[in-house]
Amino acid sequence: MIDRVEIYVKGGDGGNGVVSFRREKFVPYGGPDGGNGGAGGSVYLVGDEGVATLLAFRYKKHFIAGRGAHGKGKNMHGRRGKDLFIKVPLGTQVRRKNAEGTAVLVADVTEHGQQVLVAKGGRGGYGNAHFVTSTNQAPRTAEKGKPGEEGWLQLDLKLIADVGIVGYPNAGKSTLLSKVSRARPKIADYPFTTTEPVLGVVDIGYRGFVLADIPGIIEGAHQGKGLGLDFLRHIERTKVLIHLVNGNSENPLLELKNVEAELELYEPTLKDRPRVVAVNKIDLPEVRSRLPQLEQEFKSLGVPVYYISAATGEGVRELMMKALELLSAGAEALPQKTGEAEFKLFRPRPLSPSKGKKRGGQDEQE
Ligand SMILES: Nc1nc2c(ncn2[C@@H]2O[C@H](COP(=O)(O)OP(=O)(O)OP(=O)(O)O)[C@@H](O)[C@H]2O)c(=O)[nH]1
Ligand SMILES: [Mg+2]
Repeated sequence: MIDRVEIYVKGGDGGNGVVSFRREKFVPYGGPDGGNGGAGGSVYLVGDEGVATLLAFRYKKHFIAGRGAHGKGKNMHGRRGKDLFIKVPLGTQVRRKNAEGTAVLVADVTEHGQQVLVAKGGRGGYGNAHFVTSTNQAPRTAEKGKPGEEGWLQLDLKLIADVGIVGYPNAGKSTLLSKVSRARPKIADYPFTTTEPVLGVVDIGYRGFVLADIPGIIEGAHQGKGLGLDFLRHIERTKVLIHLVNGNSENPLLELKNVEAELELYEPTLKDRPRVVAVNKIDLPEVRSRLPQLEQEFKSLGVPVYYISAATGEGVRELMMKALELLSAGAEALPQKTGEAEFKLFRPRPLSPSKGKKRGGQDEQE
């Protein structure tokens, strides 16, 4: 599954050079002193392990670096425009759209801190001081700044699921995924509607995560019954599980235990995977009326239990917040284990690209 966005990037225009002559009391023919324009800032993509999805680009698509300032008299050169650094998740493939509209691969962002120049700022124009020669001591020409590079990029990210929805066939897994993401898995009231995992990006405000709808699991799944083992492999890679239960089935708690047993038989370590249980279909009157009984039964599980309706959305946001919380807790646990002194992980200070001496300390995404 691939998530794809298109963004527009533009390097800043270079500032204009200026025509100017020195004017001083008692110096009759002051020489030319028009400064150069500053170069426009460039746009870079920067790999950042703290960014999980391309979600941010659904809201902001235009990225324009700062323009260079114009030159001034007294040989004053214009300031460089600010570079722009755009954080992208590791695994992002960058393609540039050419004149025919085809997308050509320009880079694979795979490492934290990796920078890819995607739109170079325009060069500043020379001021007239630059054009002095032995035969022309007082040039009256200055150059305009050059425009920055611009164009459309296509960013592709291969999705890897952070959170997996597991459960019996018909529990409402696909309905839940379609409620919280743009994914449109097939939904129907017969078992095994979903035959391969479907991924979607969940957006709950400040941080997104990738949610996988995993095909229904029945007794014997670990031996290949039902849809076989292929999709169980996808569960292995997820960091958090949402165990979805059909509140309208004959014995929801038994179904839950069966699925849990299958997961454990398939891979014993899955038992320790952080998880949350969600009892679905509480919009149905027959489920609502048995809620007190269900709550009583599920209390003993020792994991958080949510009562939701994937169809109407009731309780769904709270469930997603919980999944994100578990996910974030797991992510924090990793670097802490190394016991290393704290260092800035998410806001590296990128070095300016050209001419080493100039420090491009800007670090901005907005
Ligand atoms: N009333 C009600 N019906 C629901 C709810 N969620 C799902 N359903 C219905 O339950 C049936 C199964 O839903 P799916 O989302 O396809 O279930 P699934 O878990 O993906 O099923 P498989 O892919 O076959 O494993 C469909 O008819 C849905 O419309 C809910 O919250 N309330
Ligand atoms: Mg399904």
